[in-house]
Amino acid sequence: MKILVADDEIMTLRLLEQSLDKAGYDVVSARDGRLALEQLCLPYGPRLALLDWNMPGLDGPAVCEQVRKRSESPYIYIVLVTSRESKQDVVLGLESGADDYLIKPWNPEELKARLRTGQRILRLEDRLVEARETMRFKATHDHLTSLFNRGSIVDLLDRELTRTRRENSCSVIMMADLDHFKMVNDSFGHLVGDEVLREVARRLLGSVRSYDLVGRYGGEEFLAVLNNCDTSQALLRAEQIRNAVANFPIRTMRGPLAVTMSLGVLSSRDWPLSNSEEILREVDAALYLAKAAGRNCCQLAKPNSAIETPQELLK
Ligand code: GH3
Ligand code: MG
Ligand code: MG
Repeated sequence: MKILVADDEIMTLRLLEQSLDKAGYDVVSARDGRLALEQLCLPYGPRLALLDWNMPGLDGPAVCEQVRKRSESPYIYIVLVTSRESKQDVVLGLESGADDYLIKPWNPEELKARLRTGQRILRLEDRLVEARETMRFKATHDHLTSLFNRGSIVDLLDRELTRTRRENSCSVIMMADLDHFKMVNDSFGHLVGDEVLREVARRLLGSVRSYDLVGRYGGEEFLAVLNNCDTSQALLRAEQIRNAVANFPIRTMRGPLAVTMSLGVLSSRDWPLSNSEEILREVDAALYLAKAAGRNCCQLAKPNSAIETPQELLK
């Protein structure tokens, strides 16, 4: 594990470097407070630090204060190592943000034991961060396909529509629904249906750009938001997505299955005053038309005159 050792006295620094190196730490040294702070603020910098109190530039407590002001994680565990032994100094040192306080001359075994305590705390922090990230992922993603869940994809659509309006750009929104999916479940069972949904999700993600957004809107319905995509590209992109599913049978535990889907497609340029609710209603209506047209096809949502009237009024 990486550890920062900061001390302006070269003898002390060498002594700490040697003993920590022997204990298996990856030691980074600094001769003054500013350099120490610089090292601690680097991405993937040391997360354990031994700081002297008196150093040129910034002293130990000042480095602690600066480190604690950072909002970024991860946590840095800091031990002040100093010859100041008054209780006032101990209190001052800890209140500046240090986690522990060791008085010079230190006992090497005690120092190592205190560092092990620090590592325990850091491991605990890592586990908490990981648990938080897992929970955040579960709250925003669909458990079967790992795509965004309905709540997240609608939030993202809202955000994207706001950005599109602000920047006067254009987004394309697609609602895709598998054709006769009930028959897959009825003929081959729910588990095969799940396999199909997972593979369709994988193909949807594979056929959009990395910054496009794809979510599971409902059972076998998917919503895609393609940023900075113009109206002229809308149907072309929708056809690519449709083909990504229709052109290759899906391998399942019951053999390969031919699956198709229908898509409603909408360009935000055609609906400049609409909020996400209206957009979803319109793209769903276009999807309904694609189903009515025989399925396995894409239908572009066309604004009607009722929507065009308010735009006219605004001019
Ligand atoms: P259409 O072409 O008109 O869309 O017909 P459809 O059969 O695809 O549509 P319908 O709405 O009648 O049926 C959708 C089916 O999707 C019914 C439901 O059991 C199934 N479904 C929804 N969620 C899941 C899921 O998580 N796993 C599986 N295996 N099936 C699901
Ligand atoms: Mg369906
Ligand atoms: Mg459906």
